[in-house]
Formats: sequence, structure tokens, C-alpha cells
Amino acid sequence: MAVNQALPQQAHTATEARLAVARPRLPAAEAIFPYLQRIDEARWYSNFGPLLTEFEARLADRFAPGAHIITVVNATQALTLALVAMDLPAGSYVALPAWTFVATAHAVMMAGLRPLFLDVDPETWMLRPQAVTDLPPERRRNVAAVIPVCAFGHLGDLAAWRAFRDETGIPVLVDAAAAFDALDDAELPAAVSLHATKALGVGEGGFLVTRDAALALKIRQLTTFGFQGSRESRIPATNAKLSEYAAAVGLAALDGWPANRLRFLRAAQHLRIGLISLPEVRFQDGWGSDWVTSVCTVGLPAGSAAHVAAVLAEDGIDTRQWWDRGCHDSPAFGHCDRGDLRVTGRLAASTLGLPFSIDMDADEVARVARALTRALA
Ligand code: T4K
Repeated sequence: MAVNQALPQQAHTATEARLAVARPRLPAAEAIFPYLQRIDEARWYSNFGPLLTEFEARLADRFAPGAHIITVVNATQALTLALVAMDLPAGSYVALPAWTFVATAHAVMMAGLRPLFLDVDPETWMLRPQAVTDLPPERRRNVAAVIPVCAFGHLGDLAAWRAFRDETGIPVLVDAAAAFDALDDAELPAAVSLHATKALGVGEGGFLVTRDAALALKIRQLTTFGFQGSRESRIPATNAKLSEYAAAVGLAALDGWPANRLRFLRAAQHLRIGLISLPEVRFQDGWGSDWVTSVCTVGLPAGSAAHVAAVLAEDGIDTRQWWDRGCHDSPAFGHCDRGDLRVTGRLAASTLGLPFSIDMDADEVARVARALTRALA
């Protein structure tokens, strides 16, 4: 459909509030309060206090025994410090999908490494091991690590990445920023975001999960001035610890997670049902049934994302290209090496973040459905 085609009567009225693309809801004050009282009593505010220790233990319980959790100030730092801990040759390449948020590539560069942007699978929107194994040998030889990204919370085929690591010896670090719900496997080190916009948010925060005890110890050391059991700084490091206050929010969020997960499922099912007469709108595989996340990114007819966004905007409905035109496209990465990124280009033009929230109601679903029907007519 042409972008400037005449549109039917707009549904948006001056009295109708704008519909935000995301409306995070973190634990309410009363849910956090008992944890804040514990902080008052303990007079312990940071540096691995009792709440943070409990928060990490409860996060570890979500994985098979043997998983180590290192909380970090955000997932970008978790990725950066994990790469630093891997001790890769300075300036070597880290392969990553172009279809990701800029944080993935920033982490590579801040770790003193070079991003190599590769294309993704058109169905799953994720990097496949073949994207690396099919590289010309001279280029593949310089790939020191790979970061597959769980697109918008979808886990993808981690078993294939484990096989890749075992066969090639190339370390794999998973960017599972939005995959708090889906991630239950610590065989590959993975970074999860606890940002406000994520399914389980503490405001700013994240964690790294791994079964590799030595890697976990090194990452922990990097988050705390290079200390390890003493006040002697043994390696160049930083301060990336979470405070007891963030842990308080995290503990309250975990208390509420079973019910909130059901609320996310319910909201997602309402949206799926509301859009059932629009088969052109494609949800990610398993979204809102097998796994949940806080955003809804859908596939649309080829090249139609900008038009659909414009029509929804006329109806007061916000949408978002969460990853813009692809990570590689940002000026910060203009000089970085890349492969053929045709699929990424197509996804940027044909996927769109729709409004979604844990408490999205029937009127909001109907409003989005009406606007999408108009846009796709
Ligand atoms: N890897 C991947 C693949 C990622 O997607 C991300 C982060 C990372 C790594 C790094 O994780 P962190 O270092 O952040 O832990 C968001 C998030 O800041 C970011 O976490 C996320 N990905 C990225 C895709 O998007 P913005 O700048 O787009 O959010 P903003 O402020 O525009 O808000 C979005 C919507 O939510 C708006 O409608 C406003 C609403 N909102 C937002 C906040 C923060 C609220 O209503 N309340 C709020 O508190 O970045």
C-alpha cells in the first residue's frame, strides 16, 4: 500500500489518550517496603549485602544446579565484563548480529574488541552458527568470540550454539537481555537485563549467568575493583555492583513474578486474539504462549513498517523500532566490518514494536486492532 494513500476516517479523538509503546510496572512501594525495612535493620546498603546475596541465590534457583549468578549494574556492563573476563586477544573480532540493540556492539568495543556484524535468519531474526562457519577462512580465523542475541526475548536455538562452541572452540556469550523468562540454560554464559522496560525490572540492573565457576569469579572481580577476597586490586577493573536497594526491588519483583508472568501471558493472548483477523501481522514463535516478555514486536508485510507506524501514530498509538535500522547503522559503528546484511535491512523495514503492557486492556487491544486494520487495508 502506498504510504500517502488516502486513509479512512481516523479513530483517534482528542479525548483519547496516547497509547504508549510500553508501560512498565515494577513492584509497588508496599511490596518493596519489607525489604527496605530489612536494609534499615541491617544497616547494610551495598557491597554484597544480605539482600543482594538472597537475590542472586533466588535467580540461580531458576537454573539447573551449578549456575553462578553475578549481578551487574546493567546488561551492557554484564556483556562488557564477560568479554573482558574471557581474555580475548586485544583488537580481535567478535561476531554479532546486525539485528540487535546498540548495547551489544558497545559492549564489544568497550571491551577493546572489534564488532563483526553478520546477518540473521529471516524466520527467527537471530544469528545462526552457519553465519560464522560460512565466513571465508581468513575472516573466520580472526573471530575470537560470538554473541548471538535472543531477539526480543525469544531464546532461539542455544543447543546449536553449544555445538558450535564445542566443535570450533570459539567462545559464545549469549545476549539474553530480554529473555529473563525464556532463559533456563546456563551452559553458555548469558547476560540478562533487569532494566525497567524488561519483563522483570529493577530500574537499572542486569546479571550474568554461567556454569563456568572460573569465569564467574573473574567477572565478579571485574565488578568490584579487581578485589578477590581481599582489598588488594589484582587486575584492572571497575565498579559495577548492584546496591541493596536494587536487590530489594529485585526480590519484590521475584515475589510477584509467578502472578506477573500469568498477567503477561493473559495480555499477550488478548492481543493475539484481537489481531486474529490480520494474518499479515506475525508474532514471534511462542510469544505469549511459550515465553513472555515486556514488548511485542511483530512481523508485517515487506517494507510496510514505516507506513503502519505512521497510520498508528495518527490514531494516537505509539510504536517503536526497538533496534532502529539495525545496530550496524549507528554512526558509532560506521567503521566496523560487516557481512551482507540484506535480511537485517528487510527486518528493519518490516517489523514493528506495537504497544504492549502487563495490564493492556480490551479497549487498548481493540484500538490497536482497528488502527492496524486501517493501515493494512
Ligand atoms: N542487548 C539487547 C539486545 C538489548 O535490547 C538491551 C537493552 C541490552 C543489551 C542492554 O541492556 P541494559 O544495559 O539496558 O540492561 C530501552 C532500554 O533502555 C534498553 O534496556 C533496551 N535494550 C532497549 C531496546 O530499549 P529506550 O531508550 O528505548 O526506552 P525509553 O526510555 O524510550 O522507554 C520506552 C517506553 O517505555 C516509552 O514508551 C516510555 C516507557 N517507559 C520507560 C521507562 C524507562 C516508562 O513508561 N517508564 C519507564 O521507567 O531503551
